[in-house]
Amino acid sequence: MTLKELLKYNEIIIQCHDIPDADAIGSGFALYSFFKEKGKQVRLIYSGRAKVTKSNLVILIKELSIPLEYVESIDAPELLITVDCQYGAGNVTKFQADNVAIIDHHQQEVTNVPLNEIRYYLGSCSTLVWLMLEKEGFRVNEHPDVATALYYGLLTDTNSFIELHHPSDRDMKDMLIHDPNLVRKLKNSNLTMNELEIAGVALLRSSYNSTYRFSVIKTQPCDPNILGFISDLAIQVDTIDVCIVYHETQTGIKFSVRSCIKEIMASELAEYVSEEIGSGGGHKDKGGGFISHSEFIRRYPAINSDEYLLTRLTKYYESFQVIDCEVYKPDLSTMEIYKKRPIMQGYVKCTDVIEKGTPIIIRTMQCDMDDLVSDENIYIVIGIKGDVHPVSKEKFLMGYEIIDEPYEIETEYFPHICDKKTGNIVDLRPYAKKCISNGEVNIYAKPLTETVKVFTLWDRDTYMLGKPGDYLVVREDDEKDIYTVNKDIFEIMYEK
Ligand SMILES: [Mn+2]
Repeated sequence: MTLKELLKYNEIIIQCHDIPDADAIGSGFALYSFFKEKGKQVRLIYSGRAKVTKSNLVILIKELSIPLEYVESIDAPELLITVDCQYGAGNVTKFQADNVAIIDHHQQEVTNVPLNEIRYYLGSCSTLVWLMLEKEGFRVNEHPDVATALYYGLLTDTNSFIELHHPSDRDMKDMLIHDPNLVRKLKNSNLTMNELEIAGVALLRSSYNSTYRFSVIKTQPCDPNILGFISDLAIQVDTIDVCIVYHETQTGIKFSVRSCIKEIMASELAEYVSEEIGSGGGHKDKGGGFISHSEFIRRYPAINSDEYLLTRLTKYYESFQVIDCEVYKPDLSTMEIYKKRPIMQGYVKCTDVIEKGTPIIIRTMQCDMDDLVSDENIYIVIGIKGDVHPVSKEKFLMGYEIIDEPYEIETEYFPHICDKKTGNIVDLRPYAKKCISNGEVNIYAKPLTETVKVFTLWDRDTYMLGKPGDYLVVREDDEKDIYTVNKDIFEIMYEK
């Protein structure tokens, strides 16, 4: 659904979920501003048992003059849009309307509303609204209050940007010109005395697994930031290597993950915990996510959230093997020899996109590659899934044949380059040209039967994850050069 499709309605009410948070208010306000500019008759409302009292939200509404109204009833409007929630779900009061639309970033639980835009993989509803507005040519940065509200919505929904799930979340964070003074003020009015007490009570009742040195802590429903606050504290305990702090609401389980050992990345554990029932992500040390209540009940009808997390964590520890290239001796007799097929890939010469000497981030669906500086010696090879490998000019010219045609692939997110100095973000799509690997190098490979974490020669701190079905690969000319290749990519790229 696009916002343009909604412009045929004139009388529009935008509704946040009950007990609205900054994300619901921010994304609602942005939509309000858009429809107002289009000359619509528009209101921004919420309902439910309680009015907004949290001080950061009260300040947000006042400072940005957000016209949010508390209502107990409304006259059925021509169009009702629920933001950061789904019409008919348990966390939003149901009002009658001639037409209904949903804009949300939670797992889909309502299926009878055809006008909907639900992208569960985004870290905030603010990100979704930002993408939709930019698509309509509404330049958010020309509306400073809207930019600040969206920025703060993403900030609070992702634990101060720690639990960013998706490259579009990162794009929005980098692009929005927000008011830093207001954001600082809001950050420091974030907790109530009651929430401080919730944190204290939660810490008294933690579960601890001494075999695997992890801890699981449940809190009362509270602001998601409390979860980050508690887990940051718990991970400092000498006997805790990994911790999960969570709470349960009507819509699901919100959780934070922390890890202080290199064998477990918090982001990967967050994905594992929410696999098929929600979404999760983050960074090496800190991550988090959300599990949908309805998906959880459907898949795990017989257990409660605490049992689920404890058994899921134990299962996680038992599920993987660590391979350190420095010491691992691959059993080549169990592997077969493959060679690379001449497959079409894409490439971009770094300095064609961004001036030499600029510090950059390469952003892909999989990760942000930091610590790079634009240089004419860097070629960015773009794989068939939008994955990226920076290589030196010398290696590139040796291993690939160049074809002077645009490189186009179907992918949810085409790689971008971010200029770290200006915050500018450049889509690589218009720059990408075709190239074909000549495939001179042979490898040994075998499909994995269990999850492995490989510490490769070129990265001693961050592991490469290989899942059952993926391939473990050893270069024929260097037995220490071990890595994993995703199943789908392997089958396309290699042949016996
Ligand atoms: Mn949200």
